[in-house]
Amino acid sequence: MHKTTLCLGLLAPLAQAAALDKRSSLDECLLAAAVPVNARNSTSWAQDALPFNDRLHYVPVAIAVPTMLEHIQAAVSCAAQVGIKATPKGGGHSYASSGLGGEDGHLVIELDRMHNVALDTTTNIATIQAGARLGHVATELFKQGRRAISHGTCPGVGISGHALHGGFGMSSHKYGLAVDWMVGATVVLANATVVHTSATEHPDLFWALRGAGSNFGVAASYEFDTFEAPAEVTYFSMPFRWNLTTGFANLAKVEAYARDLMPADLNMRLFSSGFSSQLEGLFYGDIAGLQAALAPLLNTTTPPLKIMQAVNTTWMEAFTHYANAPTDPTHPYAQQETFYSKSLELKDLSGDVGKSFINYWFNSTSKNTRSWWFQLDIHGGKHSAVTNGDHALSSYAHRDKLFLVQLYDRTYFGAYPKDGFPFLDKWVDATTAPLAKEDWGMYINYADSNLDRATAQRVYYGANLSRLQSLKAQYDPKEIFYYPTSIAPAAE
Ligand code: ABL
Repeated sequence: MHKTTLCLGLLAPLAQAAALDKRSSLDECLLAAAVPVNARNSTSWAQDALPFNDRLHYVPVAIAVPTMLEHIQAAVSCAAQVGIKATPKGGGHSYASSGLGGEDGHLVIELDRMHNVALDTTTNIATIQAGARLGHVATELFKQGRRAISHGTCPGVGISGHALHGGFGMSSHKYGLAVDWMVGATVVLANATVVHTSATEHPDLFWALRGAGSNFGVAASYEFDTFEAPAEVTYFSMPFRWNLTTGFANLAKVEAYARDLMPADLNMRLFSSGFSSQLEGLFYGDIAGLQAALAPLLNTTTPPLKIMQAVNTTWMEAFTHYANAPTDPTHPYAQQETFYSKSLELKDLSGDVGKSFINYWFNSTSKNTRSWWFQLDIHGGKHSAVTNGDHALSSYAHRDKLFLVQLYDRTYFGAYPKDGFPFLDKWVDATTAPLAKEDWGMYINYADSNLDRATAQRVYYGANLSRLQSLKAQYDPKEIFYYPTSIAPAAE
């Protein structure tokens, strides 16, 4: 006991001195390589160190602010030389603050000065720099040629984290995940070499990047194929009172519709909070088309569902509708929320799984005075482009899942309480209790900050994990791109 105390007493200042040594070696290396950095205590440092999740602040050892590929390459090389973890930060929206390293002491490579979007109107391929945010991507693709890719609803989310780990949104039922539109990437690897990767160049790496990208390198830019932005779309909402008595039967109706009948042109989710619930979504067509698409569902529930709002509008107006924020953000950026979030990727919500979900919803949420909500997205199904995409082309592991659930527990004022976590933990535990481990997963883009590393790897990457671990051993054996839930290299 005594001895331990004594050792720690001696080690602490030594460790501190070593850390300071590393810090100055890193500073010197970055300076010698002319990599732009944020001065400590500067406004830029404060802005770039700001996490989207205000619950999870981490202190980088340095923040590099590259404006070109060579800066990224030099930054990775310096981190490797000094023995510091390097972490690319795109939009900074990771729910676990993974863009800051998910812990103190990383070299953060802040990419958001590199946000150029250039559409080639002959090939319809867009070259997008790694620090562009989704709203900027959407705005520019539309402006430059009325084109689009599939992606999520939040404009401030960065294209990199989003597309490198899936990228689900209000266009996914029809157009698939953001990753499905990625056709190439220029990447700085852990050994500081630069490769261009695509289906034909380093195809294994390309597979790994498309679903687990943060583990394999720092992308500087991507090529994305695009589709023609639809001339008209219709956003809609169907408020509905869910309760314990009818909840399970109604969920079964939604599930039956989602599985076989819901057309590709429809994207829909159940949004629910402590105050209200609605089925809402986006339809690729007009109001009459929406009514026809929903007809097989409306009268099956108790009471029948009714379309209360249906607005026929343009592609960009619909993006604005679901955006919750300014639609074309670039640097500087400061959006924050204080929350804990979890996710579920589920093959279905039938039987005991659905019953547990519904029981928890109505029996265990009423005492929560915070602002909680969930979004239950219809992710798969017979007509879903996510399900029907080529499962072998990307390492996104959950194309077989019908539902993607995001559970979110937020405080508007003050810190998230220490005793708050069980609220969502127990909801997930109850829902998955009847399931075998390999039959459900989680989505890293709704990162759960409390998962241990082994669990995180299993639930995020499922059946693809062992191949990803082998590729990790090949491309980043020393784990330069480590973060607390990153993929561990396969043992030799
Ligand atoms: C998502 O993935 C959702 O699709 C968004 O609707 C969600 O946005 C974000 N993530 C949250 O990180 C939120 C707003 O940011 C919240 O302010 C709002 O309370 C919530 O939607 C519900 O409308």
